Amino acid sequence: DSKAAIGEEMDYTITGIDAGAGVVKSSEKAVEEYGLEDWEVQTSSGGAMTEALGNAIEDEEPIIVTGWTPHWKFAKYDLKYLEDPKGVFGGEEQIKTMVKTGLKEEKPNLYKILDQFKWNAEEMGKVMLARKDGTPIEEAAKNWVEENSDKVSEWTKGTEKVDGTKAKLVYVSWDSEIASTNVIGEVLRQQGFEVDLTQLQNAAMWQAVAQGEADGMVAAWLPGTHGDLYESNKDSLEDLGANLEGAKIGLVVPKYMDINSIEDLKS
Ligand code: PBE
Repeated sequence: DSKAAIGEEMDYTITGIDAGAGVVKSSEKAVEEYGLEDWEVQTSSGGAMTEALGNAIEDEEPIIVTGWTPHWKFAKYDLKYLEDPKGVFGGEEQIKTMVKTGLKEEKPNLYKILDQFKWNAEEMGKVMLARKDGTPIEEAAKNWVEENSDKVSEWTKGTEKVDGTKAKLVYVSWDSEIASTNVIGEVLRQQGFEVDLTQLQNAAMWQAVAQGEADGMVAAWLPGTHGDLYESNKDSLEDLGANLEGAKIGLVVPKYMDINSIEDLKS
């Protein structure tokens, strides 16, 4: 039937990202829970996934990717999430800020800025799109900070400038986190911090904060996506709450594809 044909056309492959990503783990769980024995989640990177997606769309070929919101792909292409009646991917997520224990006493100004950092999907989207369209991320972050000085002054409210205090943030190379980390990094730089943004794998990012090797991160997707990592690290870090509401993960396909639910992948 046509469903088997779609599977064959895609080699029964779901185009994933890095193996440490929560959305990849959830996709593997979905393969199991929906009984998609023929299917495999192929891991690579966020960049390889968006390249494969762009190529497939250019040729109007079928493709299934591990997707998430906020992400520029929804602004560039007509996409839809596959329905997930079993709820494997969870519901609405928050992106939260986590800092190392004791940061409040050690670097009160850094702590306060990270605590006050909050924006929305639309704001993050502008930075992501600028980068996708070729602006280097440092420049895109600088431009955003310049154009949104009201917002930025909410984040720095009640803090004092510093003189070269070190601020080390860790993140993973996902489009959304590249955007957020570089924006807050630029704000900290303008406040006088000596900023170090270090890219790690997901589990290593959580551990770096929990072990106090990094000051913090703005890339914690909860309650579902990073729920396991939060559980194993929560006793040694401080949760500063959401910096963005209304995030989501799931399997994403181009709208021209004739399937609507993960269940439709079962042949
Ligand atoms: N993501 C983007 C990450 C969190 C941020 C959805 C790809 C993940 O799946 O872990």
